[in-house]
Parts: sequence; C-alpha cells; structure tokens
Amino acid sequence: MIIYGSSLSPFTRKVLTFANEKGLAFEHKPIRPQDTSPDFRATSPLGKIPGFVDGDYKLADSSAICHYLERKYPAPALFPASAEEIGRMIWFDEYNDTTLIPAAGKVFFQLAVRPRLLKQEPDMAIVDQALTKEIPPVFDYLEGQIDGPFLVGGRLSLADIALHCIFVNLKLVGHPVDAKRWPRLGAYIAGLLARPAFARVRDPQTA
Ligand SMILES: N[C@@H](CCC(=O)N[C@@H](CS)C(=O)NCC(=O)O)C(=O)O
Repeated sequence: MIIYGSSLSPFTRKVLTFANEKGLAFEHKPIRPQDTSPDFRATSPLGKIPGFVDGDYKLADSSAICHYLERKYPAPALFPASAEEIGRMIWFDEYNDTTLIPAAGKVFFQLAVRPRLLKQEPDMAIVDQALTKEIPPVFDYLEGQIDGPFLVGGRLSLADIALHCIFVNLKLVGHPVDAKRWPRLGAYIAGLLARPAFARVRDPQTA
C-alpha cells in the first residue's frame, strides 16, 4: 500500500491519519501536488494529492480513499453504524473539504507555501480577511456542534480525522485555534492531536 503526497496537505494528512488509526502498514511517498512521476499520475488523474495504491488498485481523493479503506479493512471501525451517524459523518467530511479547508487553507498558503515553496511575498490582506471574516463563522459553527471528544456517535470517526487536519497547518504558521474564544473546539482539537496515530503524521519534515 502506498500513500502519495506531502503530509502538509490536509487532504493527504486525512488519509495518513486514517490509515494510522487502522494500524495499516503502508509506504508514504511525500511528493508535492502535480508531481510528474508516472506512478503517482496513474493514481491521481488531476495531479492532486493524495494518491493511493493498494496492490493493483489505484485511487485519488482523500474521502474516496478513506471510504475504500473502511470497506476493505473494517477493523477497527472508523465509520459509525447507524444511518443517522453515517450521514452526519459524511456531512462533516464534506464541510471540512469544501468550507473549513478553503477558508483556513488561505492562511497556510499565504504564510507558508508562498514564501517557502514559491519564493513569493505573502498577501497579508488575504490572511487578514481569512482570519477575521472567513474563519470565525466556521469555528462558531463547529463550536456549536462539539460536545465532547468526538463529533459523531461518541467515538472516533472520519469526521474527526478530516476536521483536525487544517488545524495542524494553522498551528504551524502561528495561528492555533483560540481556545478562549472557541473553548470546545480548542479542547476537541487538542484531544485529537494527542492521539498517537495523529501525532505520528504531524511531521513537517516530510513536506
Ligand atoms: N478533493 C481532493 C482535494 C485534493 C487537493 O486539492 N489537494 C491539493 C493539495 S492540499 C492539491 O493537490 N492541489 C493541487 C492542484 O489543485 O493542482 C481530496 O480530498 O483529496
């Protein structure tokens, strides 16, 4: 099993953390997006990370990969059992990919990707807009949804694994969640990051 993509990508981190929580053995190839190697391109038609191989089976997209892994390697279960909980888990994974990451990812892109990888000045107006206008309503919503260590069914699921990822990026660029303003979100993220399977992925050296 191979997982392609830098762990600085929140989408790649989702798959790495999911596979770690399942206790799966895999090889990690920490390539950048749009890497041109044919092996990676065969997994990811759009050149986005992560890409994934299991034997002859190739797949792209973090959510698709996690759904595959859950069916293929059911224990320990990282999907809940009931229809209601599955629906809620898929909703939070989707909310993460389409709302949280696009808002918070701007901060990481401007403060880390532009200066370090692209050798460009960050656009601080974009950072400010994200931190003061775009992120707060998303955190407010999450704060209202959290009432314990896990979002769905009282145990760890893809929802938690997906949502924690961009908080690692925010912390790396000096903008961890403000636990005074969002206490439940702050405690929730801290609890997830303390899990060994999550901590193992948090390695910026693999960028
Ligand atoms: N829906 C995809 C999104 C993956 C994605 O956008 N990855 C970014 C890195 S964080 C990427 O590879 N971007 C390069 C590009 O869009 O060309 C997933 O969940 O895996």
